[in-house]
Amino acid sequence: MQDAITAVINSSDVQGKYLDGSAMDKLKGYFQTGELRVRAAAAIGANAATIVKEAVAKSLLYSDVTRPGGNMYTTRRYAACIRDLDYFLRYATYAMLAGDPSILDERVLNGLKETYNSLGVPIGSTVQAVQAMKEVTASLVGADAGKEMGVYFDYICSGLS
Ligand SMILES: CCC1=C(C)/C(=C/C2=NC(=C\c3[nH]c(/C=C4\NC(=O)[C@H](C)[C@H]4CC)c(C)c3CCC(=O)O)/C(CCC(=O)O)=C2C)NC1=O
Repeated sequence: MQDAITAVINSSDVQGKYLDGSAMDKLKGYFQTGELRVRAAAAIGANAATIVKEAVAKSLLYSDVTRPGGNMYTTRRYAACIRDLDYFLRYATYAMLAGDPSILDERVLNGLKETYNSLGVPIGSTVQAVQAMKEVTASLVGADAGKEMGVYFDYICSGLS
């Protein structure tokens, strides 16, 4: 796993250089938003179940996926879907704290698309649910932190598509 600091240091190190102006700017941006990130992570952690529930209500409930024959139909599969959304939310929050998406590649997206395809989990509906979490989260944490979380929700969606 990488974070904003190791990413900047690694790219300077491969060039054998001290941090240049643009590397410094990246670090400054990261440190300046530190408090924002920590506050947002606390709010998301305290409201995770509500975020997932509202996102499901906005995107999946009463759609084809929850009807007989849909991939979320039966309580076992419904619960698996809710659990997956909670994974996405938790790992997006870690990535937002780190300021780097690599944890999503390593622990969430690696092999996920193939797993979903083999189980018939619909990617389109999953992306809709993640986008709904993005909206619900932004309304909880405010525009600035919401935009930062949005980067990682979008990263999950493009990793699945
Ligand atoms: C921490 C990283 C991690 C992730 C991301 C993860 C995902 C994950 N989701 C799975 C299943 C599943 N995922 C879903 C999800 C959905 N179905 C829908 O229609 C909705 C659109 C969607 C929710 C948004 C469902 C229903 C299953 C069960 C499918 C089945 O067994 O038939 C499975 C197969 C094994 C299992 O059922 O547990 C994995 C590995 N597991 C992990 O360890």
